Amino acid sequence: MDKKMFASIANVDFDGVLINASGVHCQTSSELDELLNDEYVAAPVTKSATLNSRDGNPKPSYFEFKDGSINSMGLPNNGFEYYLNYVESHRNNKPIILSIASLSQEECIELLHKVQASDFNGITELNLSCPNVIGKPQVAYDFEATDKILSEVFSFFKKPLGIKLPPYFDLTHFDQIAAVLNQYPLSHVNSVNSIGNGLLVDLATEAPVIKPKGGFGGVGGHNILPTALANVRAFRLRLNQNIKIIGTGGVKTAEDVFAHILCGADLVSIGTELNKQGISLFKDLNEGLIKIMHDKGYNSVDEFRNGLKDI
Ligand code: RRO
Repeated sequence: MDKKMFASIANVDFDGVLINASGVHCQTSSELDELLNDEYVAAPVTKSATLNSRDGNPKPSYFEFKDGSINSMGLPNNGFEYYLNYVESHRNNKPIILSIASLSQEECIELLHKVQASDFNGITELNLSCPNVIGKPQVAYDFEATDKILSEVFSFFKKPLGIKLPPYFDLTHFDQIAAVLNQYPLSHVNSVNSIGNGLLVDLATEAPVIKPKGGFGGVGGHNILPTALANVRAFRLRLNQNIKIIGTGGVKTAEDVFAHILCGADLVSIGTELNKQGISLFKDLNEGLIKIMHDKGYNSVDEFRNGLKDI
């Protein structure tokens, strides 16, 4: 990889700035292998894992539309041990981010105890924002609950840990959640998860396009770029500088990657568009970003990262 493209989170160095969004192309070891072996992927992120494997919600649970997607996958995953084994047995290649989710605070604590006791010393990411588990809230919309979990977690967890956040839409909410997060030695925040509980209808059938939860699901894709950039920017302006940012949401083109980095992202992840185009997208985005940098006279991502100017 070109030395112009790099990032570092919690003393882990990334060769490149592009990663997959958790959930896309990362449920099986063969999918993860493909990401691991692609020189344009800075780090594979695993599908968020729960203690036990899950089939996920009834299908259809995913639908793509122009410049967007709606999903209610429902956390399908092969179980925590599967992903822990994967990251432990692929330690010499490039960084891998281990994503975990849970159905309760007890499960979350149990999983993180297992990570703490394991040989894995890379970055773990706690998903506090899945919108699609039936009957469960998106924890990170509850600031007190988030504080309580992080307080318990950091009483014993000593390895690099970041969290995946939902999008926020109110400046006072950014202030409040940032104040909670700044109390803890988080490696990073990953912002944003899909915009929860959207609804898309099929005019022909007069029904929702996805089945679970009456058609309500997380909206992703290029349509959500302004929300994603606002969240990256709002957090970069509020979080301690040692809490890095993974910008997720809305990335379709190299211009979108550039915009995320300009707003303060250290790494940029791609979900819907990766699902649409496949992993050749990483090469295209990387080359596109190099061209933008060349045209603008930047030699390295550090020269414009978090460099959003006044209008
Ligand atoms: O599996 C899902 O339904 C899912 C998860 Br865990 C998530 O974090 N975000 C999303 O849009 N879908």
